[in-house]
Amino acid sequence: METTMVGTVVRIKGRDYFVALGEKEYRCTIRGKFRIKGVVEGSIPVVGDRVEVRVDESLPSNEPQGLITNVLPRKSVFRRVDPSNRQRSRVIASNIDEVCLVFSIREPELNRRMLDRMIVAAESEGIEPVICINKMDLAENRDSAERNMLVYSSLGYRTIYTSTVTGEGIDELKNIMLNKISILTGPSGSGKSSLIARIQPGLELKVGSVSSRTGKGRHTTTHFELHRLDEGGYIADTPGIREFGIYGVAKEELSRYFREFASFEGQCRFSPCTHSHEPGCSVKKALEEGLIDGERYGSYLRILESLETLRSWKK
Ligand SMILES: Nc1nc2c(ncn2[C@@H]2O[C@H](COP(=O)(O)OP(=O)(O)O)[C@@H](O)[C@H]2O)c(=O)[nH]1
Ligand SMILES: [Mg+2]
Ligand SMILES: [Zn+2]
Repeated sequence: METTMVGTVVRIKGRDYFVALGEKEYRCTIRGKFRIKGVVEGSIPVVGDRVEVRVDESLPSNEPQGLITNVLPRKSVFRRVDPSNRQRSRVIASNIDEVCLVFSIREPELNRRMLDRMIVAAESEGIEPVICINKMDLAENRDSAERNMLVYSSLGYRTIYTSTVTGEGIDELKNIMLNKISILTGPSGSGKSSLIARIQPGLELKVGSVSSRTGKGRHTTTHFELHRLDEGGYIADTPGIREFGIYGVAKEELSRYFREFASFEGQCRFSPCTHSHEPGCSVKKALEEGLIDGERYGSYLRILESLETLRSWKK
């Protein structure tokens, strides 16, 4: 008996697509060519896609029991650099509700430039970023650590302080992930795999050692996979993805992804204004008046420069 249902692609191995339908998971195949409506790139499903499948449970369970017949429109995509062509990006997941940017307070030291880049990347894909500051057990001065992060919480970014050693913040992190598809990303060694193991005990993700400085060759998982949370929702680690990059953002639109610039938009003498060298710039004025954080503005300038040189980057 064949039935058509809508499920979520949670894992892809070779030609097999594993599709979750409620509590069940089916091994599925795709046949022929089909196009994803409303999406120009990639005509094959990625992890996170909502797909229509025809399932035949009377087929032997060592064979694929499902056939993917259609991919529903994606509401967001998660990209990485295409390893075979560094000028391009490749979609590796879709329909992500939340990106959790995991940084450690120490070992490695919190890198705000990288945090700001990742915020822009998430914002430009329309995905809500949540900031997780891990390894709080190593913080020398908790108050100053939290004070440094105030700029982000005042911008409306939810900031969670965690430690996989003391268990601090784990429940809070878990709660915001319920019934959503969440991705953990951030620098290597910040504790992403350790956090996932605390959130969903039993998931066998390997934890790397912090002693390796390059981060190369110690990533233990190579495929991208959504793990089901017992209490509902899916979570994914991003091993081997060195940085959640900014793709397809034009110089002129960068300021949109810096929330604190929004209220000054349109008030500069020149239009468009890159808020970098132009006279009569309202953003620079706000910076001088202390209304915009200097570190954030520094990140803006850095990213702006990188966009100039990466102008030819294609989505
Ligand atoms: N002190 C401390 N160490 C942690 C914490 N979370 C993870 N670690 C350690 O940091 C290292 C890197 O962790 P891992 O989860 O592999 O990081 P990932 O590269 O982001 O997945 C490992 O040695 C972990 O044991 C934490 O909250 N506190
Ligand atoms: Mg890891
Ligand atoms: Zn300006």
